[in-house]
Amino acid sequence: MNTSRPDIDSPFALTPAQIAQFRADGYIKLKHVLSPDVINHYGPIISAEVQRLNTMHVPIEQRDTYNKAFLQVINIWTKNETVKEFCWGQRLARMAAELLGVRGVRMYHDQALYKEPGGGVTPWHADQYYWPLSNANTVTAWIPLQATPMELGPLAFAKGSHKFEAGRELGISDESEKAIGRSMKEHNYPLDDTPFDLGEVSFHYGWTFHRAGPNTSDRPRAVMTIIYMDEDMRLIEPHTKAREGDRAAFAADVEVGGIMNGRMTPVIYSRDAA
Ligand SMILES: O=C(O)CCC(=O)C(=O)O
Repeated sequence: MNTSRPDIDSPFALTPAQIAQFRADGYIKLKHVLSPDVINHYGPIISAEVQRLNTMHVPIEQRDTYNKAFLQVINIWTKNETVKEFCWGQRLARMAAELLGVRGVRMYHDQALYKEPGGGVTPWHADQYYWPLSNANTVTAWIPLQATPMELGPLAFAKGSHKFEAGRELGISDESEKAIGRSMKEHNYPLDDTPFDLGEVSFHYGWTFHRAGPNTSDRPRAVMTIIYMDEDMRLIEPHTKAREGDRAAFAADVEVGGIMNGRMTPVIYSRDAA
């Protein structure tokens, strides 16, 4: 093991019950996944990169709902070697593969999501709306870089909603917040809206409906996410503008119908290689 960096590689022992819970609920929140040493080492480097790479300079009160929700900086792994090291950590990637029940996982992309002080709600949505991917074996690791009490706007999930199809056609918007919120209530999907401890990480499927409350505090809610997909994932015809954007950004060198084995989407963890 490389001793010059905190441990981001050793296996986290997921129990069969936790794996079953993830597949039934569409998400799982797990405590003590990352140590304070890991957060203290990588968190400030990720935050500095968000400051450096952020292109949103419009005052928050003049932005639309999407842009009030968070500053979004994508694929920091391609710009900073230390962030790449973090994104290539074997612990989270192996957990992603085991939760999904696949042999291995590729990077789809990373994104930092910083909800500024006064930042608004993240409207209800399901991520896979944006992704031109052939199957549902996608998972986001949502990694808070501080303890995240309610006033910072932790991620919240509709339990079991990954199997519910109505509303999947809605991108993040005022409309999605209203329509999906209403339908989650009508169909009795319980809302899990609870704080995150330091070191706690959640994993959710690409089709799980989720949202986040506003940041009513005077400090930013710093979050890094890593989106993993089945190593055998294929590119599908994008069809929508949002998916065309993703294809151009993450799969420009992949043929429609082909395995997502392009330059931007390498395998991070594979059981066969371990
Ligand atoms: O961090 C947020 O507010 C939203 C995160 C989210 O939608 C995601 O990671 O899929």
